[in-house]
Formats: sequence, C-alpha cells, structure tokens
Amino acid sequence: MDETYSITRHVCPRNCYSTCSILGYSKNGRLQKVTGDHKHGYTKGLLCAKGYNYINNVYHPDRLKYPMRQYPRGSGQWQRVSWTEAIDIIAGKIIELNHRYESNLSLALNKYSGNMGILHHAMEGFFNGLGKTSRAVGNPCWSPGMDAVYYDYGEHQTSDMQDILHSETIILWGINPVWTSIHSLNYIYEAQRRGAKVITIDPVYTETAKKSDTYIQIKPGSDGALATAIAKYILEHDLFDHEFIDQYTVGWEELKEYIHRLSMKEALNQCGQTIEAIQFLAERLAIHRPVYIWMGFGMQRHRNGGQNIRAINALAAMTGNIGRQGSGAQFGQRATWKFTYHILNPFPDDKRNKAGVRPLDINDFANDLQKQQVPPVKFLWITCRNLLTQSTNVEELKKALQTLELIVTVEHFMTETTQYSDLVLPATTQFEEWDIVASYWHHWISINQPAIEPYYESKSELEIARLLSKKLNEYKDHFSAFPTDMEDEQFIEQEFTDEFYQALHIKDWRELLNGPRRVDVQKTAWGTMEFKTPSGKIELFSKQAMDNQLSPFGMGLMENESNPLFPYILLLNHEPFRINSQFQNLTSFKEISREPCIYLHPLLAKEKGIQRYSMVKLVSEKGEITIRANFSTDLNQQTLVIFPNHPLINKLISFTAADMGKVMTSGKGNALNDLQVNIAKL
Ligand SMILES: Nc1nc2c(c(=O)[nH]1)N[C@H]1C(S)=C(S)[C@@H](COP(=O)(O)OP(=O)(O)OC[C@H]3O[C@@H](n4cnc5c(=O)[nH]c(N)nc54)[C@H](O)[C@@H]3O)O[C@H]1N2
Ligand SMILES: Nc1nc2c(c(=O)[nH]1)N[C@H]1C(S)=C(S)[C@@H](COP(=O)(O)OP(=O)(O)OC[C@H]3O[C@@H](n4cnc5c(=O)[nH]c(N)nc54)[C@H](O)[C@@H]3O)O[C@H]1N2
Ligand SMILES: [Mo]
Repeated sequence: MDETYSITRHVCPRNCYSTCSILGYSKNGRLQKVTGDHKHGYTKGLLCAKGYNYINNVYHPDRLKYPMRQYPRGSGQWQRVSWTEAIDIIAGKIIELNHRYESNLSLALNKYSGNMGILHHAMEGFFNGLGKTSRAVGNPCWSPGMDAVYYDYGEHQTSDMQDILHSETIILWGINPVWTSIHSLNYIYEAQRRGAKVITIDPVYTETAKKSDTYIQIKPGSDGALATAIAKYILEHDLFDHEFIDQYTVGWEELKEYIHRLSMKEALNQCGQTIEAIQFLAERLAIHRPVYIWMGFGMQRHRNGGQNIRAINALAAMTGNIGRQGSGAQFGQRATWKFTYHILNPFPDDKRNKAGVRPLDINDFANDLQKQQVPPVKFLWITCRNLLTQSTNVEELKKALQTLELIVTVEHFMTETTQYSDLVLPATTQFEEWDIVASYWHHWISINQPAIEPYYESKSELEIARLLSKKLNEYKDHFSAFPTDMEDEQFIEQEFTDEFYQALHIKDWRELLNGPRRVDVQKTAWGTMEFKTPSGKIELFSKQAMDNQLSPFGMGLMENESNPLFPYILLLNHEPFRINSQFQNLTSFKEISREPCIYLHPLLAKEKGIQRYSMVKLVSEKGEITIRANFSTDLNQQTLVIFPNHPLINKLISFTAADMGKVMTSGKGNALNDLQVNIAKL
C-alpha cells in the first residue's frame, strides 16, 4: 500500500443487515478507493457490490453541489441559491407559519432510511426543539415482526452468526440473503459444509433457495398456516420438547387445545403443502436440532405478518429451539443500540422536547397529511427519504403536496421526490462527516470520520439543523432550542454512557477510530433464558396481544380474503444492486440492470395469451401501469414479481395495514407484499 494515502474509517449507513465497516483511502484531498475493514468481526473486510462502488457514488456527476431552488415547483427550473438565502427562506416561512397558526403544528418532517447514523437524528432533534410539530411516525420495514417478537420474548435479540456453525438445521424463512444480506452467507455456507441442512421457505425459488438443500414453495402470507400444520403434526406425533415447554413457556395447554381444533386439511390447503413436506419440516425441527430459523422482513409485510412471525416463534419454542447454541427464531435486534439518543433531546431542561408530536403515519402519509386541518400542514421537510417512489397512495400524495407552501428536501441527488420540492439542500456522505452506526442484525458498532472536505457546498444534517436553529433565534429569541454551538464530536460524546463503554470494552468513543467494536451482548440470543415478558417466560399465549385486540396465539388459519378481480399477489422483493431506490444511477450497475419486467409463470402467461417480452397491463384496485412481461418458473401461478423495481410501481399501492406494529414502532406495518393485482395483454 502506498503510504501517502491517508486511511480513514467509515461505515455504510444504508438500511441494511450488514452495516459494513469501510476503510477510505484518500490522497490530495480526494477519496481514491474504499475497501472493507478486516477488523469488523461480522463483515470481515468484505463489502457488497454497492459498497465497492462508493467512489462512483461520492463523485457521481449528478451529485448535488449547491442548494437549489425550483420555481415554480414541478417546473424543472432550478436555480442555484446560497446557503444564506436557503436558510433565510426556510426560517422566514417557519416564523410566518408560527404567527399564522400560533403553533408549529403546520410544520412536518418525513425522514426515513437513507442514512441510519445516530447523528442523522439531528432533524428530529431540531423539530423537537420547536415544541409540538407534525411528524411521520411508523416504519415500513419491520413493524409487524417487532411487535410479534415483543409479545413472545419481550425484547429483540439476535445471535452472533458464528452461532449457526452449531446448527443442524437452518431455516431461511422469507429471507433472501443472497440478495439482501450477503455477509451472512459465509456463515451459512460454512454451517452447510459442516453438515447443517439449509431449508428455504419462500414463494419464490430465490437465489438463496437455489443454494439450499431443500426449497419449500409457499403461498404468500400463509406462513402461519404452514406453522400450524407443522405444530399439529408435532403434537400428533408427540415430538414436542416437554421439558423445555414446562420450564420456559406459558400458555402451552391453551395453545395445544387451540391447535387441536384447527383443521390439518385446511392448513395444508392454505399453504399449498403436502403432508410429506410437513412431516419433513416437523422432523427437522424436533429431531435434527439445534434448529436456527431466520425470519426475514419480506415475509412479515403481509396483513397477517405479525401473527405469522408469532406462529414461527411458537414452533421454535415448542421444539426447544430457543436460547440454545445454534438455535433460535430470529428477526432483528435492538440490544446493541445503547445510545442515549441525546441528539433527539439535546436540551433536557427545555419543556418543548416533551411536547410530543402530531403523528402522521409514514405508511399512510398521503392520507394523514390531508386529514390534518387544524392547522393544516404547510411546510414539509424531507430527508433520507425518497417519498415519491417508496410511499403508498402516490397520486394522493402528489395532490396533498400541492397544498403545501414550502417543501425542502435534503439529498445527494435529484430524485422523483425533489421534483416536488421547492428547495433542495445538498447533504454530505459518510466520507465527509462524523457519525456512528449500529446494525439491526449483527452486534458491531462503527464510526464515520471525515476523510475529505464536504463535496462542493454540501453540509451534514447536523450542520443544517444548527444553521437553521441559529437563524430562527436571530429572527425570534429562543424560538428554537436546538443547540447552535455544540460540535459534532460533542454530540457523539453525549450518545455514550459508562455502561455503553463497558459493553464495547472501550473508555472513549474515539477508540472506534482504531476499529469497530462488538457490543458485549449474548452470543446466543436468549442464552440466559431470561425473557422480558410479563410472565418472564416465552408467551405462547399472550395476554398483552389479547389486550390489543389480537389473538392470544400466533398460530392459526387465514381468513380467505382473495379478490376475484385481482387474483394474483405481486411481491415487492428487494434487489441485489440497490437499496430501495438508491444506487440505480450508478453506470456500472446500469449495464446489469435491465428494463423493469413483470415476471410470471409461463403457464399463467399461456392462459392469459401473453407473449414473452410483450407489453402488458398490470392493474390493482388503485391504478394501472404498462410494463414488459417476462417468464419465470421460479414462481407459482398465483404470484408475480417485478424486477428490477419499477419507479412507478407504487402507483398501484394503497396502504394496507398489517396486523401489528403499533407497540414497538408507533404504527402498524405496511402489508406491501399483499398487493393484489391482475395482469392482461395489451
Ligand atoms: N441488496 C439489498 N439489500 C437490502 C435492501 C435492498 O433493497 N437491497 N433493502 C434493505 C431493507 S430496507 C430491507 S427491509 C431488507 C429486506 O430484506 P429481505 O427480508 O430479505 O427482503 P425482501 O426481498 O423484502 O423479502 C425476502 C423474501 O421474502 C419472500 N416473501 C414475501 N412474502 C412472503 C411470505 O408470505 N412468506 C414467505 N415465507 N416469504 C415471503 C420474498 O419472496 C423474498 O424472497 O433488506 C435490506 N437490505
Ligand atoms: N414499491 C416499494 N415500496 C417500498 C418498498 C418496496 O420494496 N417496494 N420497501 C419499503 C421499505 S422496506 C423501505 S425501508 C422503504 C424505504 O424508503 P426510503 O428510506 O425513502 O428509501 P430509499 O430509496 O432508500 O431512499 C432514501 C433516500 O435518501 C437519500 N439519502 C441517502 N443518504 C442520505 C443522507 O446521508 N442524507 C440525506 N438527506 N439523504 C440521503 C437517497 O439518495 C434516497 O433518495 O420503502 C418502502 N416502500
Ligand atoms: Mo426496509
């Protein structure tokens, strides 16, 4: 290695399982290359294709350089403005609206997952410092599963992936790690080499399924029915773990009686399996232990997604596959997120941060935006969010946005969302700013230090919050409580407690500059068999769920809600070379990204008279789009998949609430994978 490079530490802040630690190599003020960081005990020096392309992202010719103003909105007529002008316009509007409505409720923030760094909570902190404002709350990714895990185990844990080297059976249940979590594959393949059998349960014969020993093609949304069928088989053949159930669970007698009453025939019919498949799965779970089950996010983006996760949790518990090395039913974790979140309330003595928010459901944002009239929302701040490609009810959203007086978007690039904005502010990347990022899957914490100067006039989220706070207070004394004089490093400092340092085995956050650290949590999830549920045990029967108008059990059969007008389910699966809408502008990927196609089974195509590569009409209750058809035998005849994602696909989606999510994420999940559609030749 040329010693004239300066080497800096970074972490990928995207919404992704891997949250990779990165080394940046700079020379002459320019980032020259990136590599993975070998000191990261999970990603072990490897990045994904997107990660290795960060240079092309940072220096992309389309990257935003200056604050830009579009007038009139939607015209495409953009003009460069100075930061002073931009901040003046924004602060002026905030003060004007405050006078008009005598509150700050007409100000709204919609932020999601463009950047998951802790300092990227600056805008939420800034909004908290204004008193009560309107705020997108909720979560599109994982809400149903988060509540389900909470009901069953009381908190969210995952095992170190090394733990699966002890597994005899690995079930990848509605997760496609070959595309969305590639660093886990080293562990999965190693376990396979050591003799573990890998089973994938998915409606699609995915790249992951192709690497597995067994593939179970399930009907979308029917995982609870499948779990119920397996549970019935286990009961009938006395394959359950009596001792484990007695010691660590509550509600077994009730669950047993309930399962007895459900029909095996109906369960098999709903999930589309034979009794032989059920016997195979039951025996793997009960005999070929320890069994490790990974429950993905895709499988819980259904109306009954939370119930389905609870059903699988129950299956793992009744077979004694929780808390033992190599076992578990795992979804995502929060145990390592030991931050103080001081950045959300950097003014502990100020009453304003306790004022709360007027919630706008992030999953039903268009409707909630229109519903609020006293006062109406007039100002929207969008950050880390591509609202127009990732939201439901997109046409209503466009209409709702027309009633707003100022829309500000903070971005790296012009997007479908900036088209609907008045002001666009350029943001720094993880190579130009400080930050700390944790993962929702593994247990490592990594740091971002600035490697290069901010790109042209881009600024960090924190800097923007400080600037705006300062300007507001110039206009009106004490208007904003967000600190204007605290440095980035001080903000980081305040996120750590002695307890957090102890868990990281460091004394100061700057030690993260020597390499990422693992948070000292149990290597096997629930290894101590302590559960933070009301009973202190795994709750096969949950009174808390019942109190929230849910079934006390996860198991159960589906209510048949198929719509004859829209008999097919369109799955919105996440893709290997993108994170949601990001990275599609990389030229290196354009060569491999094809025109978006709707994939259908050739037999379904034959029935519909659809030719391969012809244009077809894809219709939902919400609207229709025209798209090219392609064939795939990886699907069954009731399921469609779009690939790569079509920027217009959200036109077809209205908000369908999942069953759970309110307890852990302030809103029910988004049943995006219950999209009922029809398809016809043009
Ligand atoms: N490369 C890449 N990585 C990513 C992302 C990305 O866009 N690209 N996105 C990130 C984000 S935001 C998220 S939320 C995660 C998503 O990560 P995953 O959960 O892996 O992603 P999905 O592709 O949504 O769904 C996974 C699988 O669930 C299957 N599935 C859908 N419905 C059902 C069902 O009813 N039952 C069963 N058994 N399976 C079902 C789908 O066919 C799919 O193969 O990945 C993160 N990582
Ligand atoms: N059709 C469809 N809709 C979906 C989904 C789907 O699979 N299909 N998935 C759902 C899921 S699981 C999720 S997680 C959501 C994702 O919803 P979003 O989080 O809105 O999705 P992204 O496309 O990742 O958009 C993030 C935006 O943030 C920008 N960005 C990146 N880094 C920064 C930064 O440091 N600062 C700022 N200010 N901006 C930054 C990116 O350029 C990008 O435009 O979408 C949901 N909606
Ligand atoms: Mo997500």
